[in-house]
Amino acid sequence: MKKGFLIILVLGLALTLSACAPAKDPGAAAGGSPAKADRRQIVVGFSQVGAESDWRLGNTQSMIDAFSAEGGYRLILDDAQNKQERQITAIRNFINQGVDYIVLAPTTERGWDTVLGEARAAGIPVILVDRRIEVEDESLFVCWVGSDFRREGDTAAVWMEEHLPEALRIVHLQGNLGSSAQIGRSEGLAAALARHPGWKVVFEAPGDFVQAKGQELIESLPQDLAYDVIYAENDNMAFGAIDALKNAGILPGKDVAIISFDAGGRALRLVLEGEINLDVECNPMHGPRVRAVIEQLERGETPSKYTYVEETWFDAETLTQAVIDRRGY
Ligand code: GZL
Repeated sequence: MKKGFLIILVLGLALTLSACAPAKDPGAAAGGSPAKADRRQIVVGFSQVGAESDWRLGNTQSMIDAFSAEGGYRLILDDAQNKQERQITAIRNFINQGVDYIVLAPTTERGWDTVLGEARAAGIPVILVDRRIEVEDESLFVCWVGSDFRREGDTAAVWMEEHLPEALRIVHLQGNLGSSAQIGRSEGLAAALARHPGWKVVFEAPGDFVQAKGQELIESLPQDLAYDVIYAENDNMAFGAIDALKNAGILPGKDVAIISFDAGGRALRLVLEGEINLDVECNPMHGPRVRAVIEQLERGETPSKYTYVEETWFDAETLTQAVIDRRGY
C-alpha cells in the first residue's frame, strides 16, 4: 500500500475515532484527578407546575441555584402554567433531548403512567418533587422528595382546636383540586370537622393557590354570610382574602381568623402584624435535596424512595423577626 495513502488512512481513522469519543465537558480540567470537574455536564430536565405562588417561585429558584453550570449541571426548566398536558409534553421533549435526569413537580396526582413509562423506556431516571403521584407501578420513578400535606392539615386543625372557640363557621379556600397539597390539607380539616360537631364549613371552593382567586372568592360571599375563620390552603390565597376583608372594613386576624400554609417571608410578616393567626410551614427549598439524590445516583447508590422534609408552624406567640430573617425565604 502506497506510504502516502497509508498516512491519509491512519489520519482519517484517528479523526473518526475522536468524533465517536464522548465529548469531554469543556469546563472539565485537562488531565488532573477524576474529580467532579472531570465529570460530564449533567443535564436535568425540570418540569415545574408554574409560577402561581410565592412558594412556587421559591421552589423554582432553589432548583436553579442547585443545578448551576459551575456545579457541573445544565438545568432545562419548563413552566407548565398549571397544566398537566404541558408537563407531559415537556417530559417528552426532555426524552427527545436525551437529558440525564427528569425532575417532575406534578400538578396533579393522576395521569402519569404512560409518559413515565416512556421515560423509563428511554432509560432516563425520574425524580418527583413536592406533590405526590398515584401510578400502578412505583418503579416508574426513582424517588420523591416533599412535604407531608396531611400532617400540615392536622397541625392547623390542632392549633384551631387549641386557640379558637368550639363553635366555628369556616370558609375553606382550597388549592388546585386533586393536587396532593390540597388533598392533604383538606383531609386534615375534614378529620377535625368529624371531631367537632360545633365546627361548620359555610363555604368551600378552589382558589387554585392563586392570590386573585382567593380575593375573588371572599368578595363573592353573600353579604349576610357569617363566618369566624378562613382556612386558606396557601399564603397567596390568604393574601387575597385579607385584601377582600380589608376592603370590606373587616379586620383580618381579629374579626375573622386567618389560617394559612407555606409560611413564606411575606406571610410571616403578616403573622407578626396579627393579620394571619397561624401559618403552617411548607418548605420549598427542594433544590439541594434533589441534587443530593442525583449525586447519589451518579455514585451508583440508591436513594430513599420517599423523603419528607422537616416542617414547623408559626403564630404570633412563637414567631420573631429573627426567625423570619434566619429562614431566608
Ligand atoms: C405545596 C405546593 C403548593 C403550595 C402552593 O408543596 O405544592 O403549591 O402550598 C403552591 O403555594 O402553589
